[in-house]
Amino acid sequence: AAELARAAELTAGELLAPPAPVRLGDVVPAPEQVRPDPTADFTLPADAAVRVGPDPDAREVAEQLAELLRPATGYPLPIVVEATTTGGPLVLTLAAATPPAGVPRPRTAAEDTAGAGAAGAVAGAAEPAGTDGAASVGGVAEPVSPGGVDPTPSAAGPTTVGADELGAEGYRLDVTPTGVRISADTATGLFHGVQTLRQLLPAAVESPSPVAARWVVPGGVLVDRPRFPYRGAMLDVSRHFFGVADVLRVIDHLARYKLNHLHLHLTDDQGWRIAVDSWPALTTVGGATEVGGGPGGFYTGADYRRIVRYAARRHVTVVPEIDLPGHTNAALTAYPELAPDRVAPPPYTGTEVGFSYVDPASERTYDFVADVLGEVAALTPGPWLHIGGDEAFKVKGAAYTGFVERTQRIVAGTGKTVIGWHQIAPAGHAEERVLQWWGTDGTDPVVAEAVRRGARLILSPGNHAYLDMKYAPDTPIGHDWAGLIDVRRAYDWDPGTHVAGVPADAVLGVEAPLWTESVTTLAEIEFMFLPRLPAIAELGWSPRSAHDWAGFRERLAGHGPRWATAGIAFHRAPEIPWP
Ligand code: TNX
Repeated sequence: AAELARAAELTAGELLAPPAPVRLGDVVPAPEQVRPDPTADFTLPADAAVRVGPDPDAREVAEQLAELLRPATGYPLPIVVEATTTGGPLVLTLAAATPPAGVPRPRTAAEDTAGAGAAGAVAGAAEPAGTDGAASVGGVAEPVSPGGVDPTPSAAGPTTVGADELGAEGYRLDVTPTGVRISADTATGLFHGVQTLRQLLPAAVESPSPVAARWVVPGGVLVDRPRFPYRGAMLDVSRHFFGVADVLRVIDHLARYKLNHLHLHLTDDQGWRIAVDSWPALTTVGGATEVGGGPGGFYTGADYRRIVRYAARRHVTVVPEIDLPGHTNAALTAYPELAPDRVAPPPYTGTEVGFSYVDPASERTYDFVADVLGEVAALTPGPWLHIGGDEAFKVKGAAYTGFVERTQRIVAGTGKTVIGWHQIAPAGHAEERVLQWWGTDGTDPVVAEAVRRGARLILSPGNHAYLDMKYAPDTPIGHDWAGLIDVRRAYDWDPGTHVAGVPADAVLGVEAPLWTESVTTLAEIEFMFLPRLPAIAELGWSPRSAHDWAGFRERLAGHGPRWATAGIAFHRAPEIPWP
């Protein structure tokens, strides 16, 4: 609590401090390629406009860039839409989507792991057949130090961006004395480029009110794209309920670090948080409790849609989880017909797990599952439905696998792709299914076998990625069943090789879950997220060759003043050299 208070106090002092110079490579997550040019720094003029082409999604990103810069700069930053963008202080360009012949294909996660090494960022980046191996993305062919700084800027290298190289999320950022240009194949790529630009400006850019500063951006070229397509965080809104405003703020934190999925753990023993029209008591009865006896709460359909829309505007996909067949006490209080003994249990506000379940032998249960998943699917534009499946200790053997298989078919019937915690591994394969690994020991033959049958994996190892674990023994909130997770532990692992028998190309990505048995406020969410969330984000985004604790802790340190200026709580982890 004292530390949380201190984080808030820092704001004023940080605002008065002179802006620390930012280097082009000072970005989290580390960009794939960085080529600084100290002769090409750019200073944003007060009369700058944001220029963008006519594509509506690109225009939306231009508006977001302006919204980001207006408060601290006090500049008007009008948006200028042009048929073809030329030059100017701030330009966003969407490249044509038709790939020219012979461009390098995007690197896969497997190649990235294989290419890890001293020059891995370049060697592993893209290896088009028929080149000399000096592979390049967007024409940047110099050896570069990802996340660091190449001290020898070069004038060599073409500067055109080939379509198909940056992929669905990549971008290129060019900083010259006349301006900053962000180019991408997609609006998502432009959005990620904007997040990078934000980090390249002085920390004062995070101020909610005007600051007299020189808005300098370090010169050079940066070409960047993600290692894994799925990069996420999970918020448990069941153990403690968090209102829409808190969730929107969490989405902002994800977007900053190029995380593109928000997994909402919407149901558990302590509360059901999403309104389901066909089973209204789930929320009116099942939503009225939480850990510790507080009032709980729930999202109406309109609330949930608002979250989804806000996330979509930030290129974040919402992944709803309905945890089944266990973790269902709240549902059973509302609908005892689903309970194995048809008796309503008392509401639960403790923190034990594994005692509750819906009756897998009852047809009524499958009506319930189909209705709930059908409605949640209809509210959710993203492709995923998470069915939980964890810790159903009282549903064993064939009863469990049979339940999961039937539920997987129900999900397929909604048109969504099923995700489950890795306990669902023994159930039969469903097309495209995804297991979320939360183990603490990277050997699980059942999971490896499910992957051989075609399952993909999201990595959330409990002893590295669980943001509800304490940082240290004296952390005021959190758990320690999976150990203590300081920033280095959150950072030092490789999603591509973490689980035995699971090759990197079966890894969809990473996710950092925050369970909230002990987390009750937004400030506490932020305290547990920061600074560990950026560590997980870097594992999901940056090439393995960029992995470097010494460099990461330096880059991360620069974010302390940014969070403080923005009024965001964080843990001043002792292993980070905060300025
Ligand atoms: C295990 S991780 C759980 C959750 C708890 C968490 C606390 C998982 C799939 N299940 O029900 O909240 O531990 O760390």
